[in-house]
Amino acid sequence: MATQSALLVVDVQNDFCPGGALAVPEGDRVVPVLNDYIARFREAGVPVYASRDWHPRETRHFKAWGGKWPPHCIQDTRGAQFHAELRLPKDAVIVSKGMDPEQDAYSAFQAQDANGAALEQSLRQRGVQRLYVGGLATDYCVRASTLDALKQGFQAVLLLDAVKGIDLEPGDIARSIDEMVRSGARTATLASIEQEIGTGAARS
Ligand code: VGL
Ligand code: ZN
Repeated sequence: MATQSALLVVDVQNDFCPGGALAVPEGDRVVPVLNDYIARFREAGVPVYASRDWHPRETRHFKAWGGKWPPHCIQDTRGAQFHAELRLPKDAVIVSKGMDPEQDAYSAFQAQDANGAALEQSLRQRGVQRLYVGGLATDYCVRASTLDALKQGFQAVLLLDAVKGIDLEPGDIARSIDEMVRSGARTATLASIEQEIGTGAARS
């Protein structure tokens, strides 16, 4: 039996794109690539998940309360909306994280859907065993989500052409990719995925 997969699009929100409050350099470049992935996975019947950073105005995640970051992705603001060109399917499962003012919550595995179900629960319910991960930022939420997926026993595939990182310290992006791979993540690109999907490996 083929492995059941899901695509996880991490935090492709206005505040992480150029012009946003916490812009990831070239963050918007992932949008057209992710749209291609979404279309391919949809054709193959693979479910699409999208996480979003969804903070209250006051949180220890922000500099003013002891955190690392300028205010960003505040609930119900324009900065927290998904990039306008990201083509999420209607049945994509949106999971939100970072609502607890005491926690950074970098990982999508700390996120929940509109019914309060955790990402892991939702993935297990659908029999998902393998998670393809792209989005923002490579060295924070993509990293944390991928490492958690592996810890929880999922296979993880990092979509190298669909991620961009922050590099707060130069080398963070490269180190995070290294860490994900050493922890068991596989890497892929659109070209290699098309072959997989073509042979049915990415569908149930
Ligand atoms: C993120 C920094 C702060 C991310 C979220 O989505 O990678 N990074 N909050
Ligand atoms: Zn955040």
